[in-house]
Amino acid sequence: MFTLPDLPYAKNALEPHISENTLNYHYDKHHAGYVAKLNTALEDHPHLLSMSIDSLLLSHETAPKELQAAILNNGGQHYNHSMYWESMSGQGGGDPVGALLEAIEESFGSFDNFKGDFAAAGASQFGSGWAWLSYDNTTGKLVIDKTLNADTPLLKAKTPLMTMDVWEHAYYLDYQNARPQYINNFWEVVNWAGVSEKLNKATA
Ligand code: MN3
Repeated sequence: MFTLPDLPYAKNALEPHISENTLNYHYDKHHAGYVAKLNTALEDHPHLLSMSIDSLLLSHETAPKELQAAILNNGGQHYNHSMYWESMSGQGGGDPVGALLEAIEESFGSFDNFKGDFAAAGASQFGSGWAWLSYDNTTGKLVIDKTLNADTPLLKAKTPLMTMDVWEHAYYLDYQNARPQYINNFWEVVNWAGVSEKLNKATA
């Protein structure tokens, strides 16, 4: 069975940028709902239920045809939301340092360029989706992607390092329709230490 991972912080830890009320819905209802639907879809397939979420997504083409949409949608959202919670911290914000900062400067020219491009990816995603920073396994560079609905760069030979949810449910209670304000405040909670750890693993 897939399980909802514990939040790595208290539900009010991201305030005032993201409220406890938003997490009550986003984590307890939306993310938990995707996990429950994934488990229901796969209930007769114990070998799929015993896989890691990464392996399940990466091998979805070998799963029975009628399960592939549920794997990509509910499994993708489980993966994406787990990455989103890890991308933030109550002690987040500020600037990245060390190898992560160097990789960002090498790939995007400067940290400010990166911030502008990442914010633009989130702002320009039409409808529901995600903005991502990933390590490209082929070129060894950092790259920014935006993905629609439950899509993830994991399936495009990339190792995701951080993500920002731009579905309306991520920000509507706190910001109503003002997605750019949510994106602007996202920088105050980014967990750069966690992003660094993921980059170190990807390049090890
Ligand atoms: Mn969401």
